[in-house]
Amino acid sequence: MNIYFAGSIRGGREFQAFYAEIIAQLKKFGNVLTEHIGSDALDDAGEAQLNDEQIYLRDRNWILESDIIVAEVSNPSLGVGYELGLAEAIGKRVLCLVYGGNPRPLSAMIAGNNYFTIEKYENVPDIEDILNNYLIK
Ligand code: 6K6
Repeated sequence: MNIYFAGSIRGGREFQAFYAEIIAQLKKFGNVLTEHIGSDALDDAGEAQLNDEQIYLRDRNWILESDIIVAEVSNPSLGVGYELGLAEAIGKRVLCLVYGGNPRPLSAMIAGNNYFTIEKYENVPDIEDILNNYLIK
């Protein structure tokens, strides 16, 4: 199973440690195409090896090739929002994870869209439970 993990990059890296944890859990279920998003070496400045067009084309293809999209949506990110819209448009299964302690409310365009499965987590065991429940279906 190919899994596309989406998480904020230029939108801010506040939740990076959770991204890394989610990716580590997802690897038990399949091939995570976007493991780099969890890296603590990745900041919001940019990935030197690829230009923006190359990143867009690569990531879009990965979404097309993936079986499932898992997005961490606590941090508002234009890129993650775009990826979620694309995933819905082409009919991919989508799970969104949001940190329950986040004072910033989730965008209504995600929170109000019944296409997306949205799960709140508080800690790492919650992430484990949510992924087990969702991916074993
Ligand atoms: C790397 C570090 C900072 O900027 C970059 C550019 N590199 C990217 N590499 C891989 N995926 C990217 C990159 N920029 C955006 N994305 C995709 O958009 C990822 O799949 C993320 O899920 C999402 C993040 O979007 P922004 O708007 O927060 O950057």
